[in-house]
Amino acid sequence: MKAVILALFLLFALSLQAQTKPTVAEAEQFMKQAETRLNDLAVKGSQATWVQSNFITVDTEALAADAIDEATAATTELAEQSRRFDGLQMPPDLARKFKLLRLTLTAPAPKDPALRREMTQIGTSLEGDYGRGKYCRTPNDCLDITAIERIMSESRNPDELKDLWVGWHAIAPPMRQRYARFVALSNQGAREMGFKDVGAMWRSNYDMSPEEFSADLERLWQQVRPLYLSLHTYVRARLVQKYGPNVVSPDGPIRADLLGNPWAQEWGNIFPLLGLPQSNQDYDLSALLKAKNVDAKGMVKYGEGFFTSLGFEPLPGTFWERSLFTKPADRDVVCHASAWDIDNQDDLRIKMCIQVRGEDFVTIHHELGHNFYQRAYKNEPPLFESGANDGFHEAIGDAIALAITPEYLNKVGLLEKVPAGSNDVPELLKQALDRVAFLPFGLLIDQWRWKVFSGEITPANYNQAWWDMRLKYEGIAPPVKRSEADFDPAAKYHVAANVPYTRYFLAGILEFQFYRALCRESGYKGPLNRCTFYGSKAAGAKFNKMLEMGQSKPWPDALEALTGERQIDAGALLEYFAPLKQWLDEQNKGQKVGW
Ligand code: X8Z
Ligand code: ZN
Repeated sequence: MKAVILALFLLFALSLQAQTKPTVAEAEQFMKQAETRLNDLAVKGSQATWVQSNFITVDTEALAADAIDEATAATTELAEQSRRFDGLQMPPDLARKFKLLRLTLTAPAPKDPALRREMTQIGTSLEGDYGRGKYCRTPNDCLDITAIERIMSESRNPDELKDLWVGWHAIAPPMRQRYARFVALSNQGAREMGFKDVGAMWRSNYDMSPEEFSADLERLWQQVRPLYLSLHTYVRARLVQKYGPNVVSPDGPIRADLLGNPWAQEWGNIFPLLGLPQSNQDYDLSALLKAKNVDAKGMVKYGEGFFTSLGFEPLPGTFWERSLFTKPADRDVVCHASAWDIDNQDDLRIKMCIQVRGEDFVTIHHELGHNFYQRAYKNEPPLFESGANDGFHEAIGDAIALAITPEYLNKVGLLEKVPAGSNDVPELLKQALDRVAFLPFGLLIDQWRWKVFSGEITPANYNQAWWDMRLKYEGIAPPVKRSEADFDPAAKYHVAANVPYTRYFLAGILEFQFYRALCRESGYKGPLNRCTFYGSKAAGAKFNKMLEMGQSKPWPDALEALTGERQIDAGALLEYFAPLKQWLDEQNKGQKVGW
């Protein structure tokens, strides 16, 4: 009898506790512990994945999968426990942390430990496969992606280009089945966390509803689309001249292998084909770097120098000791460039297989932008140690790279003389080939992936849907017939490695907004494309105001801190390229625009 009464009493006490409303103090306590735990696991995860990406072996892959699994398990558990505080009125900062806690995982996992493990293992194996990927032209001539990128940037032989394109894309079909399984498992995780699917979860991290975000993207795309069409039309006509109408159809899409890049995502490498008269405006950054015998580390030093000229502290000694700058000869590494913040404090690094060329000079600035952002917000609490949104993170270094003007190169001793004259078209065209050509590519990857996650695109039409979208947004077509035996999306790093991509589209627009604000802050007046704010402490201080906020406030607040504007807008981009747009449209007279 006594035992029954005791049991009833316990039951009563328990139900009372479950019913008592949690307090703000409890929520604060919960969040404090959650942040500490997640931060510790994130550091372990970074260490393990750093080693995995630098030494791809079955063992490092297993160790990385373990660390990711542990962090994913903890995040899932904490996100679930946090539901206890649903409906509780909290101070805005705390409420924001609860929201962000549920959004931290890029790959949400099912609660079932066996399924979660299966998902994390597939995830690491896909990234490993991509990193190991090679195309062997003959048994003794195997090319990794760094080599393929180099040849595709220089070769003007359509047969060779086609062969390399097909060869590289052959790394992907073995990933197809695992990718489909990964999508199913991760979707299950997203649903268990209360989202419709993984894509909806990704779209929820922009301080607005997923629907509003999609609409905003469409608005931005419509703003820049006319400029893209003008560029596409001009480039296509020049390629017809170069390769003939049998290789390039004068009124159709452009073949994906002819644009100087395995994914046709940036076209700057075909600038020499575009038939601009050699002008004294012209300089070749790759040649300047080679002429000065600048090596990989030297290129990074130039990048650091730009940031310190704005008033940022130099990078710590450990950055130089621990980063990877060049491709090791004797092992597989993930060469796709990345920036790391191992301990969320000062252990900053980049990992990159640098080649001495202009393209990599720009990428170095891109990566350092990540590192300087990470350091600027290191004193924020862990859940706010992120970009205002992920597009901001990608745009910091690119905004700096826009300020690599002839005048800047001259100031740092890379260019003897600033070219005189007033014809900016060649330089603007070079920039547009990289930055405007990229925009529809930046947009479409996740347009494809969101539909994959929502089930609108199924494994049975993965590849067809991919090429439908590349045609629709970019006017690009594959050089050979494709089928569902192919899996072309996974020949792109971010698909294989499950890195969201809309961030790069946003960055492609934001970088001009940041750049214009930094130019104004430095006191510059004149055509936007000629501005460099190198050495401006005023610009640096304003930049830092935005950077140090991390993700502590909704992103419009961060944008406002630097630019005074609260909307992402392509106005600055269009202002920058206005002289080029006018010139392109004159050249394009009589041509069919579009495909
Ligand atoms: O992946 C990157 C960076 C690392 S965050 C090198 N980028 C995108 C790509 O290479 O596809 C930068 C531009 C777009
Ligand atoms: Zn990046």
